Amino acid sequence: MSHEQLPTDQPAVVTVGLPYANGDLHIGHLLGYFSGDVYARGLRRIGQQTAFVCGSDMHGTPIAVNAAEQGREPEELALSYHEQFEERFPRLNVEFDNYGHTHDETNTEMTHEFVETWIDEGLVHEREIEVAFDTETGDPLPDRFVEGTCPYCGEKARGDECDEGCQRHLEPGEIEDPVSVTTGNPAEYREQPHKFFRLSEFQEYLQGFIDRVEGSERARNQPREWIEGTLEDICITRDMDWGVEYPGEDRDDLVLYVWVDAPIEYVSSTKQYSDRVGREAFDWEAVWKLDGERRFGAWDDDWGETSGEIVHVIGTDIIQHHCVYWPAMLRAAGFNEPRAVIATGFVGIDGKSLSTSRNRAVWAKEYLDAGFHPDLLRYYLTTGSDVESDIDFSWDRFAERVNGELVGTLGNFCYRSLLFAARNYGGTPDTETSDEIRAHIEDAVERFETAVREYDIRALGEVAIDLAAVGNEYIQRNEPWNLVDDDPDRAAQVIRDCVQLTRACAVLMQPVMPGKAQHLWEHVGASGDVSDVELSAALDAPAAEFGEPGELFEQVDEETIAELNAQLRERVADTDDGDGDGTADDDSDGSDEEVDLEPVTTDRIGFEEFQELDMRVGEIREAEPIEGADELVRLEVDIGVETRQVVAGLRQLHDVASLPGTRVVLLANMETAELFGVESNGMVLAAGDEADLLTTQGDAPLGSTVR
Ligand code: B3M
Ligand code: ZN
Repeated sequence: MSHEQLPTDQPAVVTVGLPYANGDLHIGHLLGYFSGDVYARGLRRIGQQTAFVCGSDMHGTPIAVNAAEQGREPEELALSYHEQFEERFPRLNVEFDNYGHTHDETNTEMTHEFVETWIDEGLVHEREIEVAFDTETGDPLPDRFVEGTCPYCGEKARGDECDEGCQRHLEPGEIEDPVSVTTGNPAEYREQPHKFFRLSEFQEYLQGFIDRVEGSERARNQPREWIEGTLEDICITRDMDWGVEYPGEDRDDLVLYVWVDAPIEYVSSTKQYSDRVGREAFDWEAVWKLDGERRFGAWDDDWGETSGEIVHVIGTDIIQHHCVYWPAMLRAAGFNEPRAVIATGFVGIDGKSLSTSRNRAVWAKEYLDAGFHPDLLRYYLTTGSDVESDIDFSWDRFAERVNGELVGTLGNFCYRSLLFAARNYGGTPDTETSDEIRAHIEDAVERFETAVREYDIRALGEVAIDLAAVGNEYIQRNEPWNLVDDDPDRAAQVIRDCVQLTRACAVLMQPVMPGKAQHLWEHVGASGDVSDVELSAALDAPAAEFGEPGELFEQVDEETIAELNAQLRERVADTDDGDGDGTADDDSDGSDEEVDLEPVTTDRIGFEEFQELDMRVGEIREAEPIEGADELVRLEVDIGVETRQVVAGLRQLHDVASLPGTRVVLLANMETAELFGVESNGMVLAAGDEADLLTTQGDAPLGSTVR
């Protein structure tokens, strides 16, 4: 039972995981919001009616714990962050059709509707369970009010999730050796009656669901182990004041667990959108509700004809919630299931994991305050690696990619094409686009559509840049500046092609760089909003007249980067809490993503792939710091057959003067790169945060191959 190909004639909803209204947005969050926004724009662009919705996650213990620590009311704290997010997303060109929050009336009502249906269907039951209480104050300690040891893997864990170990969701009573995070007192378990959702009833349904669901690899495969094992019912209530009240009349002392009302906000936010624009413009029920007969229990139906299309973009750490609990919760209430789940990876900073407690993070505000256009970061994060892979951010790499790919390839091609066209023809030369270039654009359009259908956000973002690279090669090969006098027809043809390519770039880059796409659209003399045109507009005739263009992108200068690097390093150093372990204590906002060791990657490679790496034993002959780059060193590495100049990030970690004479391993067929004007022709291998250089134990001759 496969889904009908996108675009379908049903409306679609794209969502992104709700940010906890609990701390400032940083670059780790942005990867998710950018990915969702790019995907929603891409889906719309291929002709699917799409609503992009989200909201702030106001409830849950992370917020309650923070509020308790700051002596504030959770509602007041959460609302202040909610307002901040509402203001900040548009500045990042993340444009939700609706942005609500989980504490608003729509979501409270919708959550009650869901839970009441479950109760009516006999899918909720009460059971005594052990919940943690503070041994001294006697207060109940739900979820993140305790920390302890994960019963599955033995790692240190939070009360509701094993965030540093196996990533499992933990049920109340499961965590071992619980300790209160607010008082530091040991906690004890006491028996209390709580409400449970009968997840166990949904095993068969979920097994079918996981075969149907589309999206990224990990989101489709990781849940199998949970779905195929024993599915335990989940506790949906908590002893807390802050949350959506449990609607059953027998237990008005309880609130619902945050993971009940949080995903329901996806539905509520869509409803708010429908209410605002009118049902005729967007019908939330057409997406979310199942037809009458397809309610709980009837899961042998033909899923080929579901209601609208639901696509969730989430972090890899919440796959279980979205691919196991949530589809069952929806189904149990007579709602449609997600068509696809796209999980995004983590963002690292300077080769290390992002850590808010160590302040090793780049904050959304900081980025905007530095005066950079949001589209640059959108491009960096969404095209830097495949959607599920982790991506490293560094200011140096940011400058390199902006200056190389955006300024050098895309900006440069469009600028020189349009300038030449404006100066020589007052706009688009009066001739037809050549078959060669038309074929390139058609191919790019097809790649774009495939990327959307395959949920490949990276490919989606790369189409325009690749097309600009084709254009650069084309203009360089044809040298229209040499043709204007000798072969004016040919010159006009080449320039017409270049203008067509430029117009196509504007259309194709719009999901990833909406602001810049609009500028380019205007430079090429087109009117209206580039986000309103169809994909086929890439091939429509460009405007006959336009003036000289402005520059689309500005070069990022070394000084700004040096300053931003210094700022980041200073604050990481300052956050060291001086307790002697060289680290800061645990995160207070509960969003720390620090892990010491990366899990071993599960993607295996063949021996042949390994052999493609040409690694050689070498010896450093010379080493000198690179001016303007705090970390970088220029090395001359002798690899027997030749001596290679290599740029490496070793300066802060090694005494540069002592490097000559050190034996190293060099990846000799690494792509060359230019860093701070110095060519790097190879890469020296090093381990870990301290760049511990790899060397040989014996005396293999220089140039020996490493295998
Ligand atoms: N508020 C944040 C997280 O765990 C959480 C997402 C809710 S999505 C319904 O990433
Ligand atoms: Zn664990």
